[in-house]
Amino acid sequence: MTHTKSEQLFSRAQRRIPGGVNSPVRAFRSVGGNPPFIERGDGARIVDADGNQYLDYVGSWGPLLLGHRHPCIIAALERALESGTSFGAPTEREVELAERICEAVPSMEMVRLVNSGTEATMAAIRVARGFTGRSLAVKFEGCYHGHVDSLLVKAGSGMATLGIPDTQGVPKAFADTTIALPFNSAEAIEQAFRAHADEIAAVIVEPVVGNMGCVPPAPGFLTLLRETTERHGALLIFDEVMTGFRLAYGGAQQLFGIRPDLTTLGKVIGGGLPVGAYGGRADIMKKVAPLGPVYQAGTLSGNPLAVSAGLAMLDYLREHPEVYGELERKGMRLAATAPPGTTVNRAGSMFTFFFADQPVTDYESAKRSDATRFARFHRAMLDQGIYLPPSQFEAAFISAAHSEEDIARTAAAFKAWS
Ligand code: HOZ
Repeated sequence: MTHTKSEQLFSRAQRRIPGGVNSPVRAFRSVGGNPPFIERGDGARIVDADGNQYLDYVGSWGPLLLGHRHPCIIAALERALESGTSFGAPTEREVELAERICEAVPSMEMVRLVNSGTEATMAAIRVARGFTGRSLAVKFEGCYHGHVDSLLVKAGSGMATLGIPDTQGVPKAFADTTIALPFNSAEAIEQAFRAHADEIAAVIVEPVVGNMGCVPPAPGFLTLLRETTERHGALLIFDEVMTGFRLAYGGAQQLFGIRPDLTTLGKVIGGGLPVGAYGGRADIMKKVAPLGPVYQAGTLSGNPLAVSAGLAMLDYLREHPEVYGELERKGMRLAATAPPGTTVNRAGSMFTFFFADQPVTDYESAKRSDATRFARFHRAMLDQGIYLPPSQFEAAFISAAHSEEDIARTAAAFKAWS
């Protein structure tokens, strides 16, 4: 494989864009080498500027559940383009998308569309504070809820990849409104509520973590969060930006049978365009302006292109529920071929091979992975045309566009590596 054009583009990019990338997770800092510049995608495949082809297990970090350029999304976008790209005024399709989301995720009685997962979590926390009149938010170490100031405490994703424990630029007073606890620790939750029962507005959690690599909840952990928050008058926020419409049509909350007070969505609900959403109990959402006193706004929120792509995606998934069974089977097949010396974590179509010989259940155990071996593995797969997230602390995503042959080829490459 040659990467001449990508190398040239990366040099150019570094002159004008910090680190040459528009989001740190795209840099190959933790795996070495430079990122290939992607020119196009089709189904499960992407092609870089030098014409190298890869089977894509990043899928734009989660949104592309149906792969690149799925005909239903392209057709919806073409139709939407005929009417206009943005109005900053209400449109019928926004109402349809809101209805579709609320039907699929019954805990979301009302929903507000925004432009990204970050916006969704930022607003959800604000609404929780407005509703409860309390200030503190509990999050879990290694979970990542976008680059919201107060949630960048012990965050996963790019922060974990780059080894930045707490970012600069966040005033201490903001960070002090967050309590970060070990994921899957019942004891830590009970202790936090014993110490701050009347101050905690919300617990925010990725019900299946994707941002320290894939880490599913321990049995009973989500139930404990539900019961504890309820008992103390705090809200439970499920950050389903990654898991929403991916693990099941109704998200992780459908899978685990938990009804959070608020939910944040992103990624899949935009069909590859920038969208986010937050919503939940109507009595809570009625606090949002213009109905209530909690302000949140956005010029491009409910943008016609993004909403059309999202609607097409959700319509397709509603009409093809078999997608989820197929993704589960593909996930099982890949997980069964983990290289020796790795621990596999998987939930449906999200998976991570941790280069660790102990179970990975939280951020501390994720951090015990052998980063050097992971980097070698990543490079070897890339050389064979398999594009995995360039970090030990990210989940890989399988799409409906990965064929049985694609999965077989990937499984063979995983198996052969040592
Ligand atoms: N949640 C995404 C992956 N962890 C973030 C992608 C990004 O930061 O660009």
